[in-house]
Amino acid sequence: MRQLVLRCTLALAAAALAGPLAAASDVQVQVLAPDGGPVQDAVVFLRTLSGQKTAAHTPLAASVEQHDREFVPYVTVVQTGAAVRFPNQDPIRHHVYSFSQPKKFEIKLYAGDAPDPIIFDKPGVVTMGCNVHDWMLGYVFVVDTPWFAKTDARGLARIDAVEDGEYEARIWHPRQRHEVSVRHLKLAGALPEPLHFVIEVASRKPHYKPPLDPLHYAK
Ligand SMILES: [Cu+2]
Repeated sequence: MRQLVLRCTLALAAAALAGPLAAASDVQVQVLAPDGGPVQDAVVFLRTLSGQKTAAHTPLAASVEQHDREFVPYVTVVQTGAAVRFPNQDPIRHHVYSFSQPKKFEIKLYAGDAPDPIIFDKPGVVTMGCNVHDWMLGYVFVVDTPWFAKTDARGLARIDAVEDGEYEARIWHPRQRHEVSVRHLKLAGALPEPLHFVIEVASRKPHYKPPLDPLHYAK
């Protein structure tokens, strides 16, 4: 009997050391325009208000390609400290730059892979352009939280494995007409339905792009 009690006590002690299993669920988000249409490329992110943590890991690296003289993807979201590469997939050179406060940088005329990744170490919006092709426009949105996602063509996004707790939920879009107010989110298991946001976004202006003539450019 004494041995059984001891065994039970040890088992309980081991469970206590392992810590309680925190419930985590995916947070689904839907972002719509006032007319009900889906909004693509909206960044959605959560900040904890009750001290939830994720397992420590280095921020995920990302890649912004230049493809047919556009930034692909148009919007990239990364956590602070992430390394972002800018591979050039075109048969011509690009000259990528940003004057934005969170990250000023310049990758001078290059073809193929850019020499080094750029580290985005401060949160905020980084707007990128190209010195050669003035219509090229892309964004890196840097968040100081591990919980973030970007909406797809259906206006849907999913933030994986969010522990139960209290959060503030925010969204951002490069062509938003106004800021969307912060939402308070109390998570206790999966949400019964996606978290909804409505945002008014200007339409993307079409731009003239001359035909690609590789012979016109020196590589
Ligand atoms: Cu370019």
